[in-house]
Amino acid sequence: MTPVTPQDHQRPTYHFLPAANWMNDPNGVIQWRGRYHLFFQYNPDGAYHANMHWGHAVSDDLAHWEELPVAIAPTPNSPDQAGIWSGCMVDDGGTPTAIYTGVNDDYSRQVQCLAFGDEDLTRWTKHSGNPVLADVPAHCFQARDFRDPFVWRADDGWYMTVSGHIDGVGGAALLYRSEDLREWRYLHPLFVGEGARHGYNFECVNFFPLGEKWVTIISSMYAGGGATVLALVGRYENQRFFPESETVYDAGYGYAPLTHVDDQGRRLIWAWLRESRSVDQQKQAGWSGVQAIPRLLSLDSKHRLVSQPVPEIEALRRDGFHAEAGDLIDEDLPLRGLALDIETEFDAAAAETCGIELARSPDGREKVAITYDAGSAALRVSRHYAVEDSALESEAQGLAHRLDPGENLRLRILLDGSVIEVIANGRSRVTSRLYPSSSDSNGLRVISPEAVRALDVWEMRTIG
Ligand code: DQQ
Repeated sequence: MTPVTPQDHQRPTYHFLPAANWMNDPNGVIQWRGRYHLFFQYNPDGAYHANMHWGHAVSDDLAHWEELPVAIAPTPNSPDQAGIWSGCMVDDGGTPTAIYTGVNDDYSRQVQCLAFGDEDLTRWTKHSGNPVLADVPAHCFQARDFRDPFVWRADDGWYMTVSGHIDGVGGAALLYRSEDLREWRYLHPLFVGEGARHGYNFECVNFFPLGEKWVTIISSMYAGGGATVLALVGRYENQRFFPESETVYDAGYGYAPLTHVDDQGRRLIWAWLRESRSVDQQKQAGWSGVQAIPRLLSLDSKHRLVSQPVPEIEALRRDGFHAEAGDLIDEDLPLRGLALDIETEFDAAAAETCGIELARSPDGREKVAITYDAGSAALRVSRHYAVEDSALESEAQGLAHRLDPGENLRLRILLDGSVIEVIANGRSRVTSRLYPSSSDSNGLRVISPEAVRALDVWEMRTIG
């Protein structure tokens, strides 16, 4: 394991990541006895994907995190001997119960397992009857992709989706029912996608009610290697999901989101923020993978999915800068930093392009530009490195973001080392990664200051 350099300016300081090593999907998130417990895919051997365990961190306030020892590890000669893959957690009448996928050495066999936690969720006992679900339904015509159980309680028992695909058709969320979490009966697919549109395989499907609708969130794998997160809003009838609208949840590096309901009844969404540098660079850094700041989910009056960072992280705001319409004469802002929370509102019609540049080097060659073109409704994140490095991804990211009549563009931007989370009007999201070459690449510049209606920038406290 490569030790993490303390002065690594590319390492986030207010997002959660473990002290070292690899982390990917959030798993089993639960608020238990008041405390938020985050489990996550974790490799204790280094900053690369292998040998998955469930790492564990706890928070009292959703802003500060304490990393705890690994919660669940593979057991030799058992159904999870080569990895504890993703899953969720439920409170089964007072027993914290993790439902996860166990894998064998070449991942060709993926089965669903249970583990029971003690009262502070640090010691876990595996169910003696594991696996509780082993076989892919015959009509899927495939044997391999069968993972990421997502469980919820309904009036008439427990329900679970398991993600996978139907060979030759597309990704599928398979629906099961149980009285006791131990014996599962297959019902039918909850939803089957179209391969070209929704991906050939589903991972980490979440399914839940929100407002007057039901939402399905899918981490989709596409032929050719791409992967993205889709959010479908629709109806749940006869135990099947009928989408009425669909959007890309994150046109960037957010993947494998997990949702749960906290004690305040809020539906929170968590996500893994992938790296965009080479495996060697990740190993060299000694860390890989970051958790997104958790967000609150809701639907707006048009049933569009809205997500906002939890208000709890505002407690991390330190010094700030505030400007209103007409205040900005200079494009360069009098504040610098690589750990910032930004809220800005533009009258997008007042300029051809508006937006903000972050992580600017003093000569302006290195930067991230977040721009919006009202004419084409294009929200774009462009990454510029001063020196070309083929190991760093630098293509532009973006999506169409339509404003309602008379609506201003509202951007919320969380910059943290190499992480850039962008949320436009709550309903369009792009997560980007840029690895500033030096801690001096920390300048801020507004594009079309005349279009600014309000701007706030706060420096953020370090949580570690
Ligand atoms: N990551 C896990 C799987 C899941 C994938 C393995 C999604 O359970 O399908 O680390 O990133």
